[in-house]
Amino acid sequence: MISRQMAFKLGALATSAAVILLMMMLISSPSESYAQNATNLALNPAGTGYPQVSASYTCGCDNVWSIVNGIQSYTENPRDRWTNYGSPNTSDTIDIQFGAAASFNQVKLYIYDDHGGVQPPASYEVQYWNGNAWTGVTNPIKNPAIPAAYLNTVNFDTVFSSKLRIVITNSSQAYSGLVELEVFLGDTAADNNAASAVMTAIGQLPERAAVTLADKPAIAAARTAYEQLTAYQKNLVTNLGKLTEAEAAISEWELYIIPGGKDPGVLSAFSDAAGYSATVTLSSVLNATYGVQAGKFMAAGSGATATSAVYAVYAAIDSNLQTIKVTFPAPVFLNDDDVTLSFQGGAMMTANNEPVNGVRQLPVIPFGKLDLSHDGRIGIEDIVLMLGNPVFRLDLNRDGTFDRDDVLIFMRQISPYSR
Ligand SMILES: [Ca+2]
Ligand SMILES: [Ca+2]
Ligand SMILES: [Ca+2]
Repeated sequence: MISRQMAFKLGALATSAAVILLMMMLISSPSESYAQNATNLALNPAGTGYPQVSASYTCGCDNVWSIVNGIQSYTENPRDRWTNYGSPNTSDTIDIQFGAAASFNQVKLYIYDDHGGVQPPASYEVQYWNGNAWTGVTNPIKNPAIPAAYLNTVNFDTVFSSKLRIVITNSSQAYSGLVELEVFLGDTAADNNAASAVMTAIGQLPERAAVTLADKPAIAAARTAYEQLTAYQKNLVTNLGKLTEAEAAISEWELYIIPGGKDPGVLSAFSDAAGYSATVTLSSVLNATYGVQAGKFMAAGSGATATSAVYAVYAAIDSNLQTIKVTFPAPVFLNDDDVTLSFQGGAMMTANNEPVNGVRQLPVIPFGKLDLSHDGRIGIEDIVLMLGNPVFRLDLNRDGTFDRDDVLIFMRQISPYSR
């Protein structure tokens, strides 16, 4: 047992420890300003190899390598600077090649000003090589806004590139000069937050197999948000694959469900005895002047491969123009009880000139399940066998029950109509 007094002391001690811990956490929490120990990606005191620096013009009295040697001297002791004194150009460029792509979002220019022939430039711009062209960095924030002697810092959206260019435009009365140029990747909290928001939006999308057309707005919004990220931020997004899969699913859906499309209302789908053809009866009356589009039909068996149809016609047996016959180059329905038929939107047109929506994976009743007597034709004997054995009673119109509608559908398959 501990005394009340001791318990109080322990409690006070615990409280103090908690306060100290909290203070330590606050002190060590990442600062919004750039880390002081960030690596200067341009530094190269050796003056050879990478990072490599070059300029479109350098005064004969100066050396461009001086601006990446880590020495900041604004005097003649030592004389250590680049100037474009004598340049014929209004603007000159300084390029840094890192040797490999690097991320950076801050440049520091240490500007030389002798108040005479070399003075702060009128302006400068930071560009990066995007793989094809020099591109200005986005959202540059310059401090000071107007170039001035000594340190000038510019922060911008993080870029990932192997080359950096500074375009320096001389003031009207003098040339320009730098004693040092530094390149950093500083705090990326904003980048991480932007990428993380997009990753959350992508993460909330359904997996490809579960995507429906109702998900299209959310998928499009996630794509828009992703495209608005900078190249560096895009690089931080690790679940882009889920977005592209969801987009692929929408594209698939749009092959089947088309604008202004009408639900075909499939009443039945049977294969023939030879296994090459399927006869599909719809609830819609079709437009006989619009050829059934064979190229939009596919059959897929229990194996992985799908086969495209070669012929698709209005079945002559059905004067109501609700039945089509689709033929494949191989007996895809033979010896396979598990073949499905798919057709894309626009495969047919209704009598009212409405395109018919597609159907995915429509089960086709194999001929063998109707020819119960195994004599190669569907006849009255098969109906008798069906009615005599509950196992043979198929829900042919897939409405969940076996009733006289299914028997009527069965009867319509009586040969020679199914051939
Ligand atoms: Ca220097
Ligand atoms: Ca039969
Ligand atoms: Ca039924």
